[in-house]
Amino acid sequence: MTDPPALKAALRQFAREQGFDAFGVTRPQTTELARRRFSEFIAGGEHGDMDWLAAHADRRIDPNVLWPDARSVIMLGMNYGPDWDPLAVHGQRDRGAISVYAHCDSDYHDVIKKRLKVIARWLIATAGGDLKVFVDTAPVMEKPLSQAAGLGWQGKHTNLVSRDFGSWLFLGAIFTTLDLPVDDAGPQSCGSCRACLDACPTNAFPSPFTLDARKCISYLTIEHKGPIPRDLRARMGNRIYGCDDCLAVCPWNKFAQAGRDAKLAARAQLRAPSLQDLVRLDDAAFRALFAKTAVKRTGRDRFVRNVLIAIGNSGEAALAAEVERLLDDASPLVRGAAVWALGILLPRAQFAALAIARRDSETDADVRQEWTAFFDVPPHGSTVESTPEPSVGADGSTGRDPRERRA
Ligand code: B12
Ligand code: SF4
Ligand code: SF4
Repeated sequence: MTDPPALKAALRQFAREQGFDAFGVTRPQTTELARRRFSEFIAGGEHGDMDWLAAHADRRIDPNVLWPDARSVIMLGMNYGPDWDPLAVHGQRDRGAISVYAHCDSDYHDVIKKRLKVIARWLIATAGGDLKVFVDTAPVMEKPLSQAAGLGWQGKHTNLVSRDFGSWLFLGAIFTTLDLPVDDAGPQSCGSCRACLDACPTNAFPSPFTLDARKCISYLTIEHKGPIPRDLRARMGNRIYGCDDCLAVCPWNKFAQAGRDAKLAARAQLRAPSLQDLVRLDDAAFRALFAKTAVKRTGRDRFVRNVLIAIGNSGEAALAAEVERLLDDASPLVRGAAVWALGILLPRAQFAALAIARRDSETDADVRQEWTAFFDVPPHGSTVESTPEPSVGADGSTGRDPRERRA
C-alpha cells in the first residue's frame, strides 16, 4: 500500500481493532513551550528523585535526537474510564484508595506494548519502513505529542484530556520512518475551569499547567523511595497507590465511557481494600496479590509505608495493635511510618511510654527522628508526665490535624 492517506485510514482501523480508542499522527517535534517547561521542571528539582526523567533530557525534549530517522509519530490512546466513582472510597476511612489505572488485572504497560508491537508488525508488512514503539517508560513526551496529533489537549492538571474520553486515556507511541499525513493539534479547551487545581489535596500545582511532582500523591506513593515528607502525610488521606482526584473532577469526563478492553478490566478486590488486610502483607503475600498489576512496582515496603500513613489518617485506634507489630519490621521505611501512625492512634501517654522504651534501641537515624518528632522524649529516668506537647502539627486535607480526632 503506497497511498499515504489510504495507509493512514487502514492503520487507524487496525489500531481500533487492537483496542485503541484514539489515534493521530504528528511530526517528531515538540513545541518550544514543551521544551522550555521540561527544562524548568528539571532545573527547579520538581521531578524529585525521578532521576531517570533528568537523564537523557535531550532525547526526551526532541524526538529527532531520540531517533533521527523518524519521519512520523503515531500517537495512540486506550480508554480506561472507570464505571464507578473513584472518589467514593475517600469516605471509607478503614479502606485504601488505589488509583483507577492500577485496578486493572494486567499492567497497562504490558498490555499496550504488546498491542503496539502487533500494529508495528502489521505496518511493516503493509508498507515497509522501520519503527520503534514506546509506552510511558521511554524518554518521549507523550502528552505534548498526543496533543499535537489531535488526541486532545494538555489540561491544567497537565494530563491529556480528550473530548470523547475525558481524563482516562493511556498513551502509547509508534515512531516510524514512513511519511504519514499529520492531524491538526487538539485545541486547548479548559476555558476558565480550574476544578482540577482546586481539587488537589496537596496543592501540587504551582500554577495552571504545571505540576510540582514532589507534592503529588502519585509521586509520593509510587515513585518516592524515602519517608514521605511529614507535612504531606495527613493530606494523603487514604490514598495508598497513586491519586485520581484532579482527573476525576474534570467536567470533560461527562463524555467518558467505561473502558471496553477485557485485559484492562478492573479487579473488584482492589476497589476498596481493607487497610487491616493490606498492612499484614509480607513480601510473598504482596507479590501474590499484586503480581499482575501495576502496584507491584512499589515493592512491599513502600506499599506498606503508604498503608501505614492511611491507617494513621483513618484515626482507627483498633488498628494500633497491627501497627505496633511493624515497629519490629526489617524495613526502616515501614518502621518509621508505623511510628508516625502510632503517634496519631495511641493516647499520648501510651505513645510516650513506647517512645521511651523503643527510641534508643532504634538503629536507623530516620526512624529515631520519627520518634522524637512527635514528642521531645526526655532521657531515660524521667516520667511520662513531664513529656511536653507534640511539636509537629500535620494538617489534614480538611485543614485539621488528624490527632484532633482523638480529642
Ligand atoms: C513523570 C510522569 C509522572 C510524574 C510527573 C507527572 C507530570 N505531570 O509531569 C508523576 C509520578 C507525578 C505522575 C503522575 C501521574 N501520571 Co504520569 N507520567 C509521567 C511520564 C513518565 C513523563 C511526564 C513528563 O514528561 N513530565 C514532565 C513535565 C514537565 O511534562 P508535562 O507534564 O508534559 O508538562 C507540560 C506542561 O507543564 C506544559 N505547560 C507548561 N505551561 C503551560 C502553559 C500552557 C498554556 C500549556 C498549554 C501547557 C503548559 O509544558 C510541559 C511540557 O508539555 C509520562 C509518560 C511519558 N513518557 O510521557 C506519564 C504519564 C503522563 N502519566 C500518566 C498517568 C495516568 C499519571 C497519573 C494519572 C497516575 C495516577 N493516577 O496516579 C498521575 C497524574 C498526576 C498529574 N496530575 O500529572 C499518563 C497520562 C495519560 C494522559 N491522558 O495524559 C502518562 C502519559 C503515561 C501513559 N503512557 O499513559 N506521572
Ligand atoms: S494526582 Fe492527586 S496529588 Fe497529584 S496533582 Fe492530581 S490531585 Fe494533586
Ligand atoms: S478540570 Fe477543568 S481545568 Fe482541569 S483539565 Fe479538566 S477542564 Fe481543564
